[in-house]
Amino acid sequence: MKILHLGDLHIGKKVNGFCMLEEQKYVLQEALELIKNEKISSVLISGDVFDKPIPQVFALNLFSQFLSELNKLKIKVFIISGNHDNLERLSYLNELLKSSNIYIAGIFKGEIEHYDIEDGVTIYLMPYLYPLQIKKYFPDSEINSYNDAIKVLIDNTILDKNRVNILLAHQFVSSNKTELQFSDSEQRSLGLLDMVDYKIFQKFDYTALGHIHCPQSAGDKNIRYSGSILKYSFSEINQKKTFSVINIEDKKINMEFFDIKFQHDMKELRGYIDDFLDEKFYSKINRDDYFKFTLLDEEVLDAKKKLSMIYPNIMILEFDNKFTRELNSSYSKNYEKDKTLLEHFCDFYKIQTGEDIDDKKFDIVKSMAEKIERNDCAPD
Ligand SMILES: [Mn+2]
Repeated sequence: MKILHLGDLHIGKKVNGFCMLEEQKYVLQEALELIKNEKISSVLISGDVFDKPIPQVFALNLFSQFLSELNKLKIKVFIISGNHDNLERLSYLNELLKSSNIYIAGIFKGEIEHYDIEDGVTIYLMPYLYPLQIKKYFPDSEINSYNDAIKVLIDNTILDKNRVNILLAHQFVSSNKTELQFSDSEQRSLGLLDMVDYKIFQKFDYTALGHIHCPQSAGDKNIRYSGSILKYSFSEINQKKTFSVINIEDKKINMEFFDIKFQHDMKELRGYIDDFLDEKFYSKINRDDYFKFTLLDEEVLDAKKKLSMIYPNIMILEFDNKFTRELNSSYSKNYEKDKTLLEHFCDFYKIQTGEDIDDKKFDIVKSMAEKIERNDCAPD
């Protein structure tokens, strides 16, 4: 049998001001094609289904369409919540949805729920958990960290060794020996406090992880991050995102990977504006991709406007020239880390103009800063 392992969908996510909904729809459609072509019978979604704990209506609609399509194909779906999801909201119809072959990890009650499926496979669903949520059920165990908590919970989970046991988890799993590849779009705790040793999971035949956005194994080849379905930051432009397929035959696991093709890719371009505006250059590339431009020109008027005529999806436009280098060095001298976005802007305004921002402009910037911090993603 074949099982598709997905994670970190982040449906509804906005990247550098651009709503990714259409891109997500495209990739989910691609997943459905793969499921049909490869005769996949179950889908695992290892958390961060949505980007927000209270997902936008258009994000809910896209996920609901995806589940309906899976249901038409009679696919079993197993879902856990990630750190971006709200477990209670994500699982609120879980009892009812079981009759539609959709299994969502419910409120944690001290044990990892599991489901036996065909071919001797058992699926365990462990939602994203904090140590305190686990400690409550194991008062006599010494639990002082994520590692302690997850270890106690997994050690108390008795497996039937005659079955193929697969766990869904959304934690930061690694080892001292393993250097994971990180991305800027992940939310990790400072100082790696949430790190859990991969060895804890080795009793499972496969651990389907979510949380880290680059597809990779964590310590053991069968303890794997599926990776996010899209590039969610410019730190990911060189990452290859894949669909991970778990192939189980005679109780043995073989992995297969399929490259995810994007509707629009994310790219970084560095150089002079005249070159980017030259047809000889842009006729050879996909102009609708998402771009980060770094212009080396000393002086350009209306660069964004000129580039936007040719490249409609400019996420970031930066300059690397004499002026910005000087500005950066004077700004970094004055940079204070705990300031809010609004305070940073006011500092920046003063450096740029030599004056304090007036009340009228302050109000405009304030409402914009609030909007950015809320990360609103309006539907089309
Ligand atoms: Mn994530």
